[in-house]
Amino acid sequence: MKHIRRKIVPLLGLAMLLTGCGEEKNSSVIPTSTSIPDSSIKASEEKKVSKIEVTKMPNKTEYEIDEKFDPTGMEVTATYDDNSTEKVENYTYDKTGELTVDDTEVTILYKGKTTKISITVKFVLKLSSINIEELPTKTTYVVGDHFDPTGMKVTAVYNDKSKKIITDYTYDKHEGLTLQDKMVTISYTFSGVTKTSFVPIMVVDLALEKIEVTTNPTKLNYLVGEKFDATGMVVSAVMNNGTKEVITDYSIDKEDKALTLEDTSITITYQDKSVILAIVVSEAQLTKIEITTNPTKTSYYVGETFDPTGMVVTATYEDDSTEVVNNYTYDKTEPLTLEDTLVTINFGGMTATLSITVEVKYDVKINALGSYRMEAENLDTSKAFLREDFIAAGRTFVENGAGASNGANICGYNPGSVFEISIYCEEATDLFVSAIMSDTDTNYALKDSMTFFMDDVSMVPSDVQFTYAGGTSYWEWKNVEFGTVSLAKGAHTFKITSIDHRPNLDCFDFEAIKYGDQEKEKVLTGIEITAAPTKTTYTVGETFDPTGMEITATYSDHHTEVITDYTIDKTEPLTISDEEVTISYQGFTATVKITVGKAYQLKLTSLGDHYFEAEDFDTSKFVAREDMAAMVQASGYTVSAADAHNGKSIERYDNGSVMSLEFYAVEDIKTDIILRASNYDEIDFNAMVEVKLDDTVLTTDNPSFGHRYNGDWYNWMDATIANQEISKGEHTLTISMISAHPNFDCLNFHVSKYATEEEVVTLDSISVEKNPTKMSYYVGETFDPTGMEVVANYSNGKKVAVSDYTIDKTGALTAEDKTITISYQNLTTTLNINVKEIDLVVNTANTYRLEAENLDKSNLTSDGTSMIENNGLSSNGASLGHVANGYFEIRIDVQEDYNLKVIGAFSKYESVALSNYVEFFMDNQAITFTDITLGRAEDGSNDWFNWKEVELDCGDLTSGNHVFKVNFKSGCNMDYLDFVFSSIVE
Ligand SMILES: [Ca+2]
Ligand SMILES: [Ca+2]
Ligand SMILES: [Ca+2]
Repeated sequence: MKHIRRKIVPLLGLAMLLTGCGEEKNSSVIPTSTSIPDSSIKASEEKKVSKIEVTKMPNKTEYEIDEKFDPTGMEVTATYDDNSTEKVENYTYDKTGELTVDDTEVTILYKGKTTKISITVKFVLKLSSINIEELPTKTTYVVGDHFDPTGMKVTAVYNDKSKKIITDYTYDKHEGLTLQDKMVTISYTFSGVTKTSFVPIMVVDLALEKIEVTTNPTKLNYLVGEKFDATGMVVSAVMNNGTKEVITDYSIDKEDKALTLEDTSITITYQDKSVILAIVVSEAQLTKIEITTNPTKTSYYVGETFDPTGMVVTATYEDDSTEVVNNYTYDKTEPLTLEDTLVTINFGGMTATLSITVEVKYDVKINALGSYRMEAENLDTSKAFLREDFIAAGRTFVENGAGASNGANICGYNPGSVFEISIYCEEATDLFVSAIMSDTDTNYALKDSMTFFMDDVSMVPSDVQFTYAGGTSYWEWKNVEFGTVSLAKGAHTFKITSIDHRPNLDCFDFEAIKYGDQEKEKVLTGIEITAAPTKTTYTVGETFDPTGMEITATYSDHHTEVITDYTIDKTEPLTISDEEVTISYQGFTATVKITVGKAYQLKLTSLGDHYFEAEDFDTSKFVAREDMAAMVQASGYTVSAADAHNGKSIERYDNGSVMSLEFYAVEDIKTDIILRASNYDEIDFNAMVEVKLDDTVLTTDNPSFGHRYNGDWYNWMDATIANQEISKGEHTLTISMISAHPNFDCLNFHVSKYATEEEVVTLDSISVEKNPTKMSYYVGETFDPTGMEVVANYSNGKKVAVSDYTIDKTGALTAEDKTITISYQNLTTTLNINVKEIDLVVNTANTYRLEAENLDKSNLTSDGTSMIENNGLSSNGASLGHVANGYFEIRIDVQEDYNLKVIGAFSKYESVALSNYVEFFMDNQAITFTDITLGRAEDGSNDWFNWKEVELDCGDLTSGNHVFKVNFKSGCNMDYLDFVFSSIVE
């Protein structure tokens, strides 16, 4: 740039001065040609450009991704304010880099005016790079060796970020390697684009690696005084490239020595290598050896090495004496193959043989009827790709998912991953295949997103609907069935390939339902309505017509069969209270819903509970919350919610929403109407939500709404309208969200009187519905029931609060008192309490540390997670976290008068003032203190456990008992409290 400017400034000096600095940036596009006539510059100074146009399109307007825009052939015409026009060359344009599919136009710029032309850029899959994911097995070579790519895993990465394992790469080093070769270049070409990568190798000179006795001498068994005889012995030199050569110019250490009983071996030496040969010298001649005890292990998988542990070899001599010998040798020292059936043991020139079995190891080996499970966490992941975020976090494929079989499962694999299960059938087998999976992505069809093959046979998974209730509920396991496949005796492979989804995989089950001549006992396991009857709507007095209905029976061998010899319960003329027809077959039943008369969303047909799910409400009078409109649009008002009836509830609506239910009471009834709802904040339900039966506004018992801990969205409460009398006929229940919009789970009509029939109610049990305020006591205190709610539980599901209960422990509590027994009528229940000794006895001026994790937590409420956090950054290796609210009380017995300071260590991820989270009391008097700010360390380390100390001046304590209290207004982490006692300064 500087170079150009220097060159043109002398020529354009005048023009530059006149046009000013603002134009200087254009200098870069002024052609560097020195032949621009002065006049043209002057002309354009005088006239102003009013517009520019592309009067001829460039030759090329269609591009492939990554090409650059080429203006060749383009004609740009400027129109001046005097209407004259001129073709111009020194325009610029915006798209100077590599084009992307988002580029649809190019803006042409000339003297402050712009115009646009359209271009098209199409996506073409191109190779971006290749990666050596795994090096070849062999990377060290001897001069003259040839490069061997076995074991190398090469992946191609494309411009759409996809990855693929490739095997059709090429490499450069095909000749014998030399000492100069340090790397091998791997190349791969895709659609004309070639990318390379490198494999480092090491090439060393040919050298002697070792020598070995390849054939033993004829004689290994000597009598005392004999000399070693090498006859028959063959010794070989083994080079570092694997070649072997017989050598004869070796030396032997005991060549001319008269052998003694101490001589158990001969050392053979060649150059700087030696090998030891075992011999046996005895007073009597060895006649045989025998394996008198087999080794512990005689069955092997291919690739394992023979293990003689436990084997006893006994030698017999000509004088019939025997001896257990240990310095035997054996031939099978390499990894075992299928051909290895015998191991030969050698001692003193005698041999004995041992039979072993070697087989291929299969993931699943079918040798009888029954079910065989392959845990997904044991799958071979060499053909799977770990998700980038998992790699970054240092995670692996295996996760300990809650509720997973064997406590673990596979997750975090990318599409394109392949898992294979090797199966061996010892007889021809019919296998029923199923799996357990989960996914937080609930909106796809598994059969379109993964493939499953048994050898070449595609196995289609059953339609599975994954569910996810939100939060950390990642593991909502579902059973997936693939049906039955017939396999011949021998080896098979079940192959799982991820196309575009990656459900968590827990396990795969292979159930042999037929094995050789044996078949699994076929027992009926259930019936199912596989096609509804044609007619399901009736008028009163008609009879049920099963035409069109299909009933399918399922058997224990997973076989299904359409059946016709079932029975039907409703054969008489239908009445208004008939809502379903029950089909029976050999002890199993299935029901078909029917409507008799007008269709109602709910009919009250009997005593007891009649639920209507909130998720079944007509949503036409719902008002979507503005901040959740997009979610409503995408997935409606229904969510999977913790502890909800039917697993679902509704939310995301705003004030003004109306829910109505048209129902039918078949008889005059008396019923409780129970609305199950939850609201994060406390609300006055009766004032904010209007419940109307027909035209009458109803009043509920107005329970307390609100959350139990942070993030607790579903603290379901029953708002009950008791003993409502409803006459036989049609009614409407209307719930209007006037000034609040709680989450809504279900409605329950608990009918206690139906026509003249009345519910028989018995008292079943009592229970503590709410614990007393005080759950933790010191020895000598008495139990205080304040705040405790005891309820009587009746057979109709009703709970009635009782206050005239009795308790067993009314005197001073002892350390042995762990429970309080509460009695009402003939029933009892127990409450666990904590009775403890004094927390701290102080008899010297000293510092006493109390670890937060060891304190009594019975007065604390957690946010739903365990409050003890083990970590290396805290005193005693642990600290307290996940506190929602509550308090610690520490009772101190001070035996003399002392001054007390307390140092407390707290932390919080966010930068906040400690005083917003905790307050401190000494003998119920608030302690004022200098506030501190919590928060994570500036360098981002130590995030959750960046402990900060607060100092509390508790003043002088007189001898006797005192209570120090830490009250959590909200949750923060706490590590320890140091109680610093010192003598009182007069
Ligand atoms: Ca598992
Ligand atoms: Ca529900
Ligand atoms: Ca601690």
